Amino acid sequence: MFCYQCEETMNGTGCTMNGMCGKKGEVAVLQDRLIYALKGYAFCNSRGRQKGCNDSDFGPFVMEALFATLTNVNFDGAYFEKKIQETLDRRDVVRNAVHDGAPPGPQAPNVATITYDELMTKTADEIGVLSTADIDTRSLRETLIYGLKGISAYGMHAHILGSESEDVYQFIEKALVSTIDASPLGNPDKDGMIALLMECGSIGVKIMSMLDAANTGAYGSPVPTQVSTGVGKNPGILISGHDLKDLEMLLEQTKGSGIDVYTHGEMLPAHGYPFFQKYENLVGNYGNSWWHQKSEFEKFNGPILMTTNCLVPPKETYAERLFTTNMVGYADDKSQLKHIAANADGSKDFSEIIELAKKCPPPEELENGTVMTGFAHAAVLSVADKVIDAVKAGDIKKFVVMAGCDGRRKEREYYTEFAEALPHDTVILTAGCAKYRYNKLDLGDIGGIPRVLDAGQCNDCYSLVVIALELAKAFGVETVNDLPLVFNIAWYEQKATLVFLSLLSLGVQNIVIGPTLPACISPDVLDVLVKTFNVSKNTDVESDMKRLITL
Ligand code: FSO
Ligand code: SF4
Repeated sequence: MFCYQCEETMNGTGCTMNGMCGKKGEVAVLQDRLIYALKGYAFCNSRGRQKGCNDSDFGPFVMEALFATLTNVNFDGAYFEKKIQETLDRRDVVRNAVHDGAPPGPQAPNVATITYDELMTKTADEIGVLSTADIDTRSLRETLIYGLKGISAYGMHAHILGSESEDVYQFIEKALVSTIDASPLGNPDKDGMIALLMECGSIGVKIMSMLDAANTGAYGSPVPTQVSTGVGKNPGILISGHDLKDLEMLLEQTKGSGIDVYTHGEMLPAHGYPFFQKYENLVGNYGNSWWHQKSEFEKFNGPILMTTNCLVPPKETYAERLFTTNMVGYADDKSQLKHIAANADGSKDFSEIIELAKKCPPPEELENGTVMTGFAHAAVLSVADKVIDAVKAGDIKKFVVMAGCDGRRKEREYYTEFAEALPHDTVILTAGCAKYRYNKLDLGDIGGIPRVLDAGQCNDCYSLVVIALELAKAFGVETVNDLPLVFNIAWYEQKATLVFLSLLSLGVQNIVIGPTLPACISPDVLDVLVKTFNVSKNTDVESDMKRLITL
């Protein structure tokens, strides 16, 4: 295997035996084969589009498949075998329609003709990341694929809430086709590939804005909300991941049952939505970011529902209580997590989880305080006058965007220390699970404006963009680069890669990223990013404080 898609990749270069995330080598190669099959499906579908016989379900199918290959989503080999077969079947239907049932011509690329049995003999070296020999081409292709995984994750959430975009689906198709070796449609040169990365970022802005509209349309605009971090005396169900529709269904089905529902990790911002505040059975947030789950799930005592990433291979002590849904899955020699599939109409039956909860003791207390969320764009812009006055009066000197992901490595303590070291006239804008590094610190407020404004999940980075663009208008400056605003973001997986590309596509300069640079970025590609956008890696708190804040 070879995988270098996330921040915790082995030695900062690539996982080669098994993944640091727990992904087995054989699952990694199945993911490579699935992506290879998806490229062929995209190729045939693009041909089908020209002839008016493309698959109308291409977008949602590909998004689900790509989402499953994102870090910490699915560790179940059987899932990928089935998806590979389904992809090839769909590809063949479109290909046959394109050729009116005749066999494809000799110029058809291997991705368009390979059979299931042939594909299952292909090794990672033959079809995976390293099969692209040129290091820069590989870097640009893989970064694009990771951007597509991010688009797919956000696109699936939007799709589940009924929001679709043909533009997004056509971009996914075009981008996948661009990565096919010796494509008969031609391959973009390096400048063309960089342009595709920028387009990927623009599509990222679009999909995040669609998801924002879908979430706020369904659940209202988040409002600043204090969320309890303690526990009650009832048995509980813990819901983690990003899928708000699953939360809605779970709250409906547990209403009046005597079971309390707690959020975990990226589900915390759900408390800010007016729709979810109606539910008395939604009682609080339990624990911290994704990687704490081994100890926190154990102590929770009740069932846990994992709606998306980030899943960590479970300990036996709680595997029996851990359920997956959507494209999340887990199987190893010892356990296969129970999976709740959707019915044809999208509804889900959580009764097995609820019955189990009734037999479980209440959660063990981890802490007993509160944490704030709900500062999405509508809430922040509703007090824009106050914010602008505070900037004009010199009470707020700088906004620091510290959005992104959390991770396991010790270097991540940097983000807590950086937040603590920030002068009192700075405000942190955050989204994503990176916030758990500082959202429970007592950083105070500036004239009633909290110094940590949590816009929500990682997709709610869109909110931060809206806030920045509105502030630029209010201050009469041309771009967000002219605002007293700096970016010190943390990345871990491919949704963060997409958010990063989205910021670049908007022309944001001087982004500082950490705790390491993506392994997939080759030296020459990095050079382009540095020359065009002045991107840099974070260093130590003292130096970064000087270059970002005090200078
Ligand atoms: Fe965190 Fe995981 Fe939201 Fe990511 S839970 S790390 S960017 O998957 O998705 O922020
Ligand atoms: Fe390694 Fe990350 Fe890939 Fe997992 S997702 S195999 S940790 S690079």
